[in-house]
Amino acid sequence: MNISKTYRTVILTGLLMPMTLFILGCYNGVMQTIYRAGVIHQSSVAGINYYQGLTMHGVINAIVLTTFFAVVFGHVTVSYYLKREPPKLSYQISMLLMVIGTLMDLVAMATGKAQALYTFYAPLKASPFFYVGTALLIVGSWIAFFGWIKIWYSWKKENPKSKMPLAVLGTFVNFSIWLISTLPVAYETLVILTPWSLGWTGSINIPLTRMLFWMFGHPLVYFWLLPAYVAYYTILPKVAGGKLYSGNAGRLAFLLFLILSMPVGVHHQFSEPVFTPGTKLWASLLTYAVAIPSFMTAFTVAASLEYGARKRGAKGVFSWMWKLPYFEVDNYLFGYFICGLILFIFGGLSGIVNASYTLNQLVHNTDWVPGHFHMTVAGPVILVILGMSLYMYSSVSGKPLKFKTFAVMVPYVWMVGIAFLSHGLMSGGLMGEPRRTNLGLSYTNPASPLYNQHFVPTTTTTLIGGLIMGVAAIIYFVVFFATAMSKRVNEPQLILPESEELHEEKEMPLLLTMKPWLILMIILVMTTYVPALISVFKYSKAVPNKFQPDSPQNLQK
Ligand code: HAS
Repeated sequence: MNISKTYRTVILTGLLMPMTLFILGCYNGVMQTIYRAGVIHQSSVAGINYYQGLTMHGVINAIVLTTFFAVVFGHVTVSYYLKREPPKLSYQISMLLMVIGTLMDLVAMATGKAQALYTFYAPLKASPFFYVGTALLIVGSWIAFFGWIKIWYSWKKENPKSKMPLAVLGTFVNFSIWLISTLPVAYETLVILTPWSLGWTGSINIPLTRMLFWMFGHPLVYFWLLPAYVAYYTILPKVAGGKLYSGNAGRLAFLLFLILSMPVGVHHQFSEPVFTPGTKLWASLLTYAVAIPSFMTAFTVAASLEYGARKRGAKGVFSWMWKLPYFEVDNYLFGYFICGLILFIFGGLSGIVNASYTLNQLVHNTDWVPGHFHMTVAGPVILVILGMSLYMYSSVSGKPLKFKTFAVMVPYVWMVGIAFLSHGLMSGGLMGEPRRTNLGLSYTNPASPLYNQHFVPTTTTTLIGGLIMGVAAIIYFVVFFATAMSKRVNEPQLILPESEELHEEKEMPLLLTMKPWLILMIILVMTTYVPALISVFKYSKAVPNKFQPDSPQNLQK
């Protein structure tokens, strides 16, 4: 499909800008593993201190890159399937706000005025620039969604009998979750944290801010995941040489995410005394429920892969797995997708451990948790982002991909890196190795009274993983930027590999509308968050506080 020059510029900016920042995000990730393995025993390197670097790592990789990608992939998917561009004003204003917001975040982080990590838990205080910048990034992404809604209605008018394409449903579900779940965090940042950071208010209700963050923080992880699922359902079967096993299963999975992503945020707060055991148990049960659409996805995607492999001549119960296009240079997307899926098997299983109200007591705030999330967000999410960014940049700019063999290698090297990194983190976590801590100053420093020799092998394994991931990232950046800096050869095209569905399935009205699911979502959110909010106001209040970054003790009398 041909697109206007302005739309093309917006899409390419939305890929180039976060990918450039991702260099800084990756550098700070590798530095984390170096600090923590005790290779260095200092609190800063090259003028960036440990927490400043950790904040950049989390904010750039998990908030900036993922939000830009969701918007750009949304533009490409919605426009491709509905065969039209969104209103110019919507995609221009959206990108402008996102770029301004990101620059504000970057200034705050680079000048050391935002060291509050990507969760910005109070009483860690960041500059108002950071809170407002993050809010602008989010509002910008909403505006892109509003533009898609407009073209959806015009498409529906022209095609009243057609059902919403699966990729568009996945994108709309994702941005509906996003729109609703970002309201509490917008309230937190703009109404509570910014005035507090400006010194206009002297006290803050910490349990309230944390609850508002996690109302957003857990749906956030599905906002990262769902673009990858859109790609797994609608692109992967095609690049594997097959067809999607069941479109209805895909629709049901997306709609289940719509109702179950939001009411589970309390599972990040099992160890906080403010909520009642009943609320925590309910959040735990709903968290098991939200794993169901992923189990469904595992079976549907595996069946689609098996079908593709059999079409390529595979025989045998399991040997079909070897007949997939793992290392085909002209089909590099497959490697990014399959490595993400393999990592997600382990990422998902470790998530189910976290979800248990009781087992969570063992792993919470230990390195087990980053071990889990590097196999989810740095697994399927980042790998689909990397693969699809190459694909979209190359087709929308009309520049053929450079160094294709390197492009094929990246996901496999990255996957091996994550395997080491997450294994090190999780085994350390089970021994109580703390997360978000510069271990090189204490537990992995032989000169410190806190030195713990058991953390040496685990942090070294993590370091090996971090270095391997760093190599994969460097290879990737060479491919991406060499392509971006090359000359245009082809006519720019907005195009996607499009999978057909294997079966003509019976139409199920409930799977063709989002409305009843949205109502159910609101009911479920109330069942968790009305009791949670009652507890917050019953057991906590805003307190005046004065903290120092190195101590959580409230110094205010
Ligand atoms: Fe999580 C903490 C529970 C999924 C990200 N999670 C985090 C944090 C992050 C994160 C960033 O209940 C830390 C936040 C912080 O900073 O404190 N998580 C879960 C559960 C799931 C889950 C139950 N998480 C994710 C995803 C993430 C993510 C997805 C990012 C994208 N998580 C938790 C809990 C905590 C938590 C607690 C709090 C811990 C604490 O105490 O702090 C589930 O949704 C997972 C379901 C997934 C599956 C896997 C399905 C497998 C598939 C692959 C199939 C493979 C194929 C390949 C087909 C059941 C789909 C075949 C291969 C061939 C070769 C053919």
